[in-house]
Amino acid sequence: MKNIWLSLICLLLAAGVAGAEFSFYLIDNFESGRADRWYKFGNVQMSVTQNPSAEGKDIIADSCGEYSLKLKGGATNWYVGGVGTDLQIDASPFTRLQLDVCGSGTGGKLRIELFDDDNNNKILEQDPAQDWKPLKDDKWTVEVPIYGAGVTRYSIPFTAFKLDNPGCGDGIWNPDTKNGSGGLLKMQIILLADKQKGEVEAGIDNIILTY
Ligand SMILES: [Ca+2]
Ligand SMILES: [Ca+2]
Ligand SMILES: [Ca+2]
Repeated sequence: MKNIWLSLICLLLAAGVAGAEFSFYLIDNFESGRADRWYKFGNVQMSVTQNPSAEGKDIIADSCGEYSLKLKGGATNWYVGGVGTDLQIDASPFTRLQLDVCGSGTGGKLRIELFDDDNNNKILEQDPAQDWKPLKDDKWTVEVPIYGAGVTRYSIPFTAFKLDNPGCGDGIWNPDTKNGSGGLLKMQIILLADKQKGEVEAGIDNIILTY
C-alpha cells in the first residue's frame, strides 16, 4: 500500500512539473559567482561581487541573492565600455526585459542593446569600421539612469527599444527562431558617463526576459 501511495505522489509531482509553464527566461543572476558567459570591451572593469546584506525589508535588494555583477570604468567622451553575452534564443514569447541596477554615487547611464537575427544565419555580421554596426540584423537600444545607492528594478517593454541601425535588418522586432533564425542573438550593456570624463560604476543583477 505504501508503494502505491508513493507512486501516486511521484505521478502527481511529475504532472505538476510537466504542467508548469516558465514565465521568464533567466539570462543571468550571477549566483554562480562567475561572469564567464560575459565578454567585455572598452574601458570597463567587470567583476562578480558579494552583495551587501539587505537591510530592513527591501524586497528587490533581497532578491539579488549573494552575488551581482559590478561594472566600473573611466569615460572618454561619455563612453566607458560594456559587457555582452551571446544568447541565440527564441525571445518571441516574452514582452519585456527586466534587470536590477545597483546604484552608486557616480551618476551616468546604462545603454542596453539587443540584437535580433534577420538574415537567418545565427551570426551577427558587424562592421568594425562603423563602430561595430550590425550589417544584416537589427540592433535595438534603450537607456536607463544609474541612481544613487540602492537597487532599482527596471522592467522595460521591448516596445521601448529604438532601432539603432535602420536599413540593415528588417526593422521589425522579431526575435523568434523561425526559418533558421538565431532569434535574439545577443545582449550588451554599455556604461555611459553624464560628463565627458569621469568614473561610472553600477551593479547589475537578475537579468530576465519576462511577460
Ligand atoms: Ca544575484
Ligand atoms: Ca545574421
Ligand atoms: Ca528584426
